[in-house]
Amino acid sequence: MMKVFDWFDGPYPARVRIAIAEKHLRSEVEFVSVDLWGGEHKSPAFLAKNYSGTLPVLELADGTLIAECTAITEYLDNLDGAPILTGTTAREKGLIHMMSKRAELEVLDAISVYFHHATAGLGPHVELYQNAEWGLRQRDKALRGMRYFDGILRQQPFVTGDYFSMADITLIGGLIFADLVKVAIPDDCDALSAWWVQMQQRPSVRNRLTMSEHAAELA
Ligand code: GTS
Repeated sequence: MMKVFDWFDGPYPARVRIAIAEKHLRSEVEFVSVDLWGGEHKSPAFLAKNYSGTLPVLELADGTLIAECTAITEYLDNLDGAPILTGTTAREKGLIHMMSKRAELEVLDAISVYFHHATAGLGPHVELYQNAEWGLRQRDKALRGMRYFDGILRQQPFVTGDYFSMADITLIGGLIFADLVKVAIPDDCDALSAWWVQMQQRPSVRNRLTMSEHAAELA
């Protein structure tokens, strides 16, 4: 059994939950809840699992620890030797890696910085340094990033072409985070908005919150 250390409604954790669902791996994974709002991800015990102090982390049966959503997704996607999310040809792998990184840099990570710096974030016990101006600049960067992806999605159905991939999952993570912190997709981004409506209908995206028992406990 693999373990996923995460927080049930976190946007980065959502990326790995979506990958688990797309790969039909739910029965092979145990979710371990790490109290994000209580700052448990910054405790020495958790830092020993992930130096960066972030969620999610995948722990394999032999104790191997894999952090970073992209790395975890690549691992899970290749477990059965039949990748569907991270590419099969060199061209696909290159494009998916590039667009996933771009979705992180231009949207998801930027929204995350906005949350941690220009809002109360996770609270004073976790947010030890805040720089509101930096946070607001990153929100503007995320809005520019949304316009960039709108342009991409005007030309093709998915972020990397005509197939769903890890790059779509990363952008989905960005829009989940944007929703949580009430940063709206700009009105003129019709293609991005239509893609987002469609993505939210995918079972893997719809069911991400109820994958673990923790959500039921809180309900
Ligand atoms: N680059 C990392 C990855 O891709 O896994 C970023 C992970 C990340 O920032 N995770 C968030 C986190 O731990 C989880 S969530 O906000 O989406 O729920 N944030 C807590 C913090 O203090 O930065």
